[in-house]
Amino acid sequence: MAHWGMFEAESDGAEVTAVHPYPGDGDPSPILANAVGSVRHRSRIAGPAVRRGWLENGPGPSDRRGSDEFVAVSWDELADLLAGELRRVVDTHGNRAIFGGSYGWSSPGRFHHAQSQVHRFLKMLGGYTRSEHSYSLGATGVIMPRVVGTHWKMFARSTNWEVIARETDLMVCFGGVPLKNTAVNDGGTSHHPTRGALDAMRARGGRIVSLSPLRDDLHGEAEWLAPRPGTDVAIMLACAYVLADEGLADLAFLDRYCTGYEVFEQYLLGKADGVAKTPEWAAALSGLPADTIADLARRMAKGRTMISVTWSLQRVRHGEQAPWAGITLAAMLGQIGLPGGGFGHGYGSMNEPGLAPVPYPLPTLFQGQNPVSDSIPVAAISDLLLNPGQEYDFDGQRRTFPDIRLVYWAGGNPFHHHQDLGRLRRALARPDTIVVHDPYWTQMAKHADIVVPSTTSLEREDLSCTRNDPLMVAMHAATPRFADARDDYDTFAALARRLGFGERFTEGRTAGQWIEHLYGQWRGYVLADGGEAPEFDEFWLRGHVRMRTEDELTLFEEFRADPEANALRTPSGKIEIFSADIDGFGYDDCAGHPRWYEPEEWLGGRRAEAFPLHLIANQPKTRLHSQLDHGATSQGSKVQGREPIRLHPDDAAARGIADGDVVRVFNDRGACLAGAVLDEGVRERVVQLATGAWFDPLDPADPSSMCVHGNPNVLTADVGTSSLSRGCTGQHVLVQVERFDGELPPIRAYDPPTVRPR
Ligand SMILES: Nc1nc2c(c(=O)[nH]1)N[C@H]1C(S)=C(S)[C@@H](COP(=O)(O)OP(=O)(O)OC[C@H]3O[C@@H](n4cnc5c(=O)[nH]c(N)nc54)[C@H](O)[C@@H]3O)O[C@H]1N2
Ligand SMILES: Nc1nc2c(c(=O)[nH]1)N[C@H]1C(S)=C(S)[C@@H](COP(=O)(O)OP(=O)(O)OC[C@H]3O[C@@H](n4cnc5c(=O)[nH]c(N)nc54)[C@H](O)[C@@H]3O)O[C@H]1N2
Ligand SMILES: [Mo]
Repeated sequence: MAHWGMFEAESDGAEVTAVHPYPGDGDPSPILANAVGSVRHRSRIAGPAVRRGWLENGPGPSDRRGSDEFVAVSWDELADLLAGELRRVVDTHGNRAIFGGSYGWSSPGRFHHAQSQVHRFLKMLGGYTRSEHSYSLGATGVIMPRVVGTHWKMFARSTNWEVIARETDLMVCFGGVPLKNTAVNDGGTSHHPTRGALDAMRARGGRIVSLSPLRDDLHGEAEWLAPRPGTDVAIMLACAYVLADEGLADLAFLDRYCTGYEVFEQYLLGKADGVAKTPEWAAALSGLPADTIADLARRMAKGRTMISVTWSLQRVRHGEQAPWAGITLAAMLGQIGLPGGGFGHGYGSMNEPGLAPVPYPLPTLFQGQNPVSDSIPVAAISDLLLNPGQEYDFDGQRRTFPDIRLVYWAGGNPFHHHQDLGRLRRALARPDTIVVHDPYWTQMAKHADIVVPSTTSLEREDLSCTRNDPLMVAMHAATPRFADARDDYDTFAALARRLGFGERFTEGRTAGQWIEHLYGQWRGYVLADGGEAPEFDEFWLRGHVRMRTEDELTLFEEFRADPEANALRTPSGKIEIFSADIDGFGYDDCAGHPRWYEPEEWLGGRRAEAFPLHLIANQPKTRLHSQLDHGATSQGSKVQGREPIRLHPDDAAARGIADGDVVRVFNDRGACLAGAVLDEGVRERVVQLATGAWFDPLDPADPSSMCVHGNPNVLTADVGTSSLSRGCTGQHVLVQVERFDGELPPIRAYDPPTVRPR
């Protein structure tokens, strides 16, 4: 199992030589092919290593991180050094001086999941400063619980695809429904039904309107509208205006199921600020004709309409507003809780939305409590390291950044996920010690002081299941362990023994015994429910077990049926179109109801005079994030070895850029090279450069160095969504692009650093 689907691997005894998708998956992902050759790739970390400067001078801040060489050490030396350093930091500075947020996707598998392992270990050590929320859903994770009492339910219990295929007349998709993203599901997936569902809906006569800067965010036949990126909220508000103005709003629904519509309406009609949010008003901001917007609103009111908002729309400044305005618009249509109508958040963002959930809890490794209460919003990592002691706003609280001495990362890659990599590199120079577990020499590993080589999921046994997939899957090892790599579990067990809690950490179990134990836990849930699940040995032999699923779900149907008995977990128990709590925080960047805020990075403002192209840094079609960027599918998309950047032919022509040229993409924060792909399916003045090309600085010693490979995070701003949620805003950034005529630097991203014997 991979995050991008279920497969069977062929191996020659040391390396994966072929992968075959699970035959039950009707639409498997091409990303699967990246696994071939990945076990023994030259970018693997072959054994434990320590940065020379750290080994020679001891712990302390260092700007040599990222350009220093490493010294190979034995596993015993590594464990002694690392256990000693953890002890020193805890004794001298306390546990809150350890940052163990360790954000990242690591690998699927319920037991060997690196995040679960590192957090369990650090909790037993006495705790650590953690991180909250995700890069995925930084704004949604804060705003949606305040508006509808939950955020995860919106995906895990979303209206199912078969219901949409059967019932929806009009699906209005802000951000499209990009099939590329449905390849992926956190923890894995055994089937990909999105393409088929949309095709079935269209075959029945349902219509799709896709609002997106990229035509291929919707496959097949759809009406494509390409507003200026970042103006969706203005369009939603104008649609709401038309509904209000033309008497099309469902006032009975708003009264019974919502609170605060009256306050919002004052703003909508311009009674609060003198600006009516008319289609003409939105046309000036978005570039869409006013008639198109008004017509769209009227069509929404005519039949069963699903308003769909992708997660990308909240990974921008003021990211709270798009899901909030989207649900408000759906509430005005009065179809929330009706089959095929209402609101969806994340169709086309991940495979899970639209899939039927399983009724049992997933087996989980017991974590225990974190004795340290400090935490940061996850995307504030550079702020945290650069500004110890500084106060900041978050979700109605005033918080203070602790003073971090040791950073512990296992299963994530900040050089993939974080914005403004130059700033991140300066931040990573601050702590005394950085520890990284990874199978590969990512830039994060190259910036570490203590490097711990992990196995990949191909080299170990595990079991996988997710909340919206019917299969519990036995993950058999495809190859033996590579070189001197170890399972993260074994590393933590060895450290725990040295630190005096070995028995508590392992509970006396080997990895194999843990897997059997977790399976038993899950089997208990199934049997109690009257279901069937074989004994472990039989399950392991069979390869998977099928579970019952809860089919035919409609989001919030129980709330619609009985809003008193099934009240939402909001202060009013209803949908909060106006939130008195948020209003009470008094933030100037997030008011008490959805509204339009002008972002910094958009084509309508001042900054676009200097940097006239809007870069969309979206999820890559050919891989998951930075994982297996060296694999065949990912490499097959590169242009002269660089990450492809798509431009409209007119924008390319104006710059003398031809298809296949290498270009330099830049702004006042940084620059990278990329390979030009001309595409009329990209809106004018928009360019698209996916995340995930391994950061490859021309001069590793210079934090502001250009990336020669095409990582967009050298360009993005390290600014939070708002004072409310402080989420990641990496999706949008203004840039300029020019042809690169210099001598082409080689790609060194996948080369290991120098590692010398002790
Ligand atoms: N500009 C911009 N930036 C973005 C986004 C965007 O839209 N625009 N999107 C953001 C989003 S939504 C996300 S979720 C993040 C993703 O960011 P990450 O989740 O940090 O990215 P990954 O590349 O998946 O990193 C996972 C790492 O875990 C390692 N790994 C795999 N298996 C194991 C294992 O068994 N043990 C250990 N120790 N390590 C393992 C992999 O080699 C890899 O280095 O990126 C964010 N960054
Ligand atoms: N293949 C693949 N799939 C993935 C991932 C991956 O790395 N690879 N990562 C997974 C993860 S961790 C996450 S969180 C999800 C993220 O899911 P999303 O955040 O939804 O994914 P993105 O591809 O970043 O964005 C979706 C589309 O939104 C459009 N868009 C961008 N800005 C705007 C805008 O202002 N207005 C409108 N209307 N549209 C806009 C872009 O054209 C883009 O293609 O994807 C998941 N799926
Ligand atoms: Mo994500």
